[in-house]
Amino acid sequence: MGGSDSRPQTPPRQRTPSPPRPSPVFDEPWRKMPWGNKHDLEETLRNFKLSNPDVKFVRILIVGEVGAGKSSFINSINDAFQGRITSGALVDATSGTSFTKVYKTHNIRGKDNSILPFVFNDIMGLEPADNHGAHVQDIVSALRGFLKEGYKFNPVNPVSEDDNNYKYNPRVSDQTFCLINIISANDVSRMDDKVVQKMKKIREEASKYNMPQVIIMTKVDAACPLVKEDLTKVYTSNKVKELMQQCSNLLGVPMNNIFPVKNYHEELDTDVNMDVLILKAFDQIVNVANDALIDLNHCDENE
Ligand SMILES: Nc1nc2c(ncn2[C@@H]2O[C@H](COP(=O)(O)OP(=O)(O)OP(=O)(O)O)[C@@H](O)[C@H]2O)c(=O)[nH]1
Ligand SMILES: [Mg+2]
Repeated sequence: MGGSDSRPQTPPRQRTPSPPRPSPVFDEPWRKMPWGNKHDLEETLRNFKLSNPDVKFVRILIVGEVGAGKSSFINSINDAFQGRITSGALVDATSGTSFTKVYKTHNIRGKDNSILPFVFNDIMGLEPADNHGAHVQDIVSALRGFLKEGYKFNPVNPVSEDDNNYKYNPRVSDQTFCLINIISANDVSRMDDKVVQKMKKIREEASKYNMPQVIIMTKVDAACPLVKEDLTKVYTSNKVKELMQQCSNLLGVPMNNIFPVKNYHEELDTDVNMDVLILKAFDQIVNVANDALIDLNHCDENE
């Protein structure tokens, strides 16, 4: 009793070292942002001149899944310019079916309430089922300027040429010059394939008309705790870059046309860094849209 065990001891199992976890942050931000200084960005956008004299507004169309933050993004741009929380595009917190049901143009206004040369068209959200949410054909009609203002989206029967809501001979300024795909950073990894297919179809149509396309990845605050705490970490967060890469893979939009943002959603006042992130994304959108207008000028010259 009590003697030492003479059985041969099995050597302790060697643990294979697990690969080092990627650091949650990069040492340096991989995109430069003028944090704290929204003034120059705002000035550039306020003084923006359109490259086509026949066009008064750059028209931008927003598409995306129900509840992705489409209407909030339009409001956030207005908030950033006006320096206060606005509510032009109505937003709903209980997403399930699309809250936006009518095709509506939203002006962007400056602090003095002046109308800036940009307009947004907000649409009903996309849903997986064929007879729910905005119909792809209606969005394609909107892209080309065929949808009348105030059109109530019909998930089952899209607008046809003999419909009252169909606009014949749309003007150049009725057409879209940039398609924005809105994807929530919080949902990108579990997006329904049917919604992705619908977004791809719209993208293909837009590509036929050489329309530039970008992705706005909303809700970065909800997807990354580091960014929730400090928005200026958005381009040092590994997680955010990974999610942007996932967006890129889903729709085939290159990383340089993907912009992460945090929309105004619970704030009572505007914040300079939220404005900088939103206005910087908007500046890129406006520039790619204006390039499309320049191309249109060249087409006209060659006709
Ligand atoms: N945390 C967080 N919440 C957001 C953000 N953007 C929008 N939300 C919230 O997400 C919900 C849906 O936002 P909406 O702007 O109504 O989304 P939508 O894409 O217009 O939705 P539908 O019109 O219903 O298709 C609301 O509760 C918003 O407050 C964001 O950047 N961060
Ligand atoms: Mg909406």
